Amino acid sequence: FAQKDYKLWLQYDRITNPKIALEYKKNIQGIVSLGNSETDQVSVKELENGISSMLGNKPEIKSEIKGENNLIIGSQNSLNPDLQKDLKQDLDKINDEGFIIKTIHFRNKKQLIISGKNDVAVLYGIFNFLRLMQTNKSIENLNITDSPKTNIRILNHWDNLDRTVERGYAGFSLWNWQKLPDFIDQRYIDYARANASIGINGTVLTNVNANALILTSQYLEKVEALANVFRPYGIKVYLTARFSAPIEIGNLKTADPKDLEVINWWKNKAAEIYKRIPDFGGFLVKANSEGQPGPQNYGRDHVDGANMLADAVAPFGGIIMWRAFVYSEHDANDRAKQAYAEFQPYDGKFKENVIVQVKNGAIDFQPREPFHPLFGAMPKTPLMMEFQITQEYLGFSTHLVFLPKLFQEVLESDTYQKGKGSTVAKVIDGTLYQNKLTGIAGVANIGNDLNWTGHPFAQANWYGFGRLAWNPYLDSETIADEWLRCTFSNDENFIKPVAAMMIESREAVVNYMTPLGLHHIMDTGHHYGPGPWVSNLSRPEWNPTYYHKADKNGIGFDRSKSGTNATSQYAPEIEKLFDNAATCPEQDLLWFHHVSWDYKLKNGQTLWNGLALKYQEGVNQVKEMQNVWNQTEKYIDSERFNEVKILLEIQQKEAKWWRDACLLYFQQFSGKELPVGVEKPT
Ligand code: GCW
Repeated sequence: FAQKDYKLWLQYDRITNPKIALEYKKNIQGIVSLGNSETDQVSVKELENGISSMLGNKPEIKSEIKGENNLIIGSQNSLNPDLQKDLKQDLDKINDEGFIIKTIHFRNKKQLIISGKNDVAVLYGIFNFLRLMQTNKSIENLNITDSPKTNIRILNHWDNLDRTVERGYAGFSLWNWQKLPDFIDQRYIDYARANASIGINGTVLTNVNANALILTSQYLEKVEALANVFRPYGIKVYLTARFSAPIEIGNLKTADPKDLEVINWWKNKAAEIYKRIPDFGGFLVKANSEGQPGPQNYGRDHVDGANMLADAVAPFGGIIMWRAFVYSEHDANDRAKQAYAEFQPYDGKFKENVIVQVKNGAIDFQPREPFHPLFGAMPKTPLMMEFQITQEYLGFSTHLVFLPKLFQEVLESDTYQKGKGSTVAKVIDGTLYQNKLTGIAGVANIGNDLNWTGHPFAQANWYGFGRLAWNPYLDSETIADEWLRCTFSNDENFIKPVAAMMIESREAVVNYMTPLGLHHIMDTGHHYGPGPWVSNLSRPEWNPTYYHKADKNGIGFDRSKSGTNATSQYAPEIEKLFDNAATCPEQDLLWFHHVSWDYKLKNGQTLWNGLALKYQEGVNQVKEMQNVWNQTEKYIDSERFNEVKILLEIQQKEAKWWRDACLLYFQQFSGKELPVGVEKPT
């Protein structure tokens, strides 16, 4: 069982449909690899492993193109002149990391070729080809070109050096610092394979709440060992830089970014790292946020801090990912406004190897948030997306929630910052403002659990994150379909209902936790389960009561003109839309407005009744998810079936817990009965 769960979406189950198996066998008579780099060797190994497992026999590895129906793999430079000529047009269509999978007639013989500009691009092509087979697509006549739309497709591990993982719900950190650098766990290789298979090309190994020790030579030696494992898979290593590291490990008196000694310390540190790891990616920095040190400790600002570090890594081609997740208790009028207020004025001031990393919403990875107002508002600054794959506020690894639906909703949002159609996706992929540096980060949900992610379906969130980082325009239905086929089965009777269940799961969690725009009412600290009543924390903006503001008159956070005016941070079209309760999308109503318990919703219900019915709907949706899952036993292995079944039972119990706790709590303000259709708390 561990093996099935462990293999993620790279199951390579035997193809059971005889017609399809025959077609595949016919088209893969042999494999010819034209290159011989480490990455090329990985490509051959992946093909051999995947194909023999799916077809039951090992394909012949040929040293040259002999006969027909070979699978030829090799990067542009390894192709012979004739092949280069034949493929020129296709190669011109792709970027450095793009690939071609094409049926060709070479010297009058039918062949299948997988190519790209370099060997990692070819590896991406290989994994995509294997996915075609895993999803039972025809390979008879292929003509595919595909390129990633963003440069940096990266996981952010919030892993501490003691192997605990901040907001990690899948065991301990994968990185076994004690055994590194000499012991290379097979897991590191499988991690790299899984990431490469979805096009992820970077990993930040350490928590943004950083420990400076990672930058000491003792640890850098270990980081180097990991970088060496990941390199053939096209994955660059990045680290978090604790801003006060010059003091903590450098014995300096200050970490002031304008201090010459500090500047030189970082320059030397960068040189030291690049000597070990020539393709080191750069640093991710959380500064002056939630108590982390930063340039403001020395009267400097984010630009000073980011640019100083940018100068240190620039000679080596490194980048700085500077986070915009800032808020302070000193300006607690509206936490949602703070990142924009602080960062927007810096537009155009960062060095060109700095990218500002912005969370998808202005508060903190809630089940639903309107898109962050910074997107589209800094035309001269590359902004990268930060999604959270780990489910901090969405039921940890206990609740089944398919996150690509959430990610897609954000990416599709229209910021209107450059007129209609200025979607967040276009900001992120650089097409809106022609940014050269682009990227998407995902806070990883991976740990050393047997199945990597705790919940078998949380694997889909890792997978979906990677697919969307590659192409932010993909839809979640496609991702769910692909993932299910690769992970479980190609049987339509399984795929259809389970894909629908996954798609529905995101709205379900919104409904039973935070419907109609409610947010941050999870129990405090750990963020698991309901806690709308909590109000005694030292920082006002950590208290759930700060966010829902329920009282006898109504509920919701007034961020309109009559309130904190957070709506003014959006482009005029969106501002207008959000500012008026009547036009504000109902899903965000209580995010932007404080409305009375009798407020009329679009369906004619009062706010109180509508809210209660949403909570009930969430519970019903989880029941329906259970019904769907209970029908799947005959299609999959009993281990994963049972595991998900038990998890869904817990989710059902906790959806009710959420409904009952929130409704009982809010009822003391509304003073109203529960409407017909809402189950009484037991
Ligand atoms: O979501 C909050 C988390 C913190 C986290 C912080 C951040 C790493 O509760 O655990 O710290 O955001 O994103 O920096």
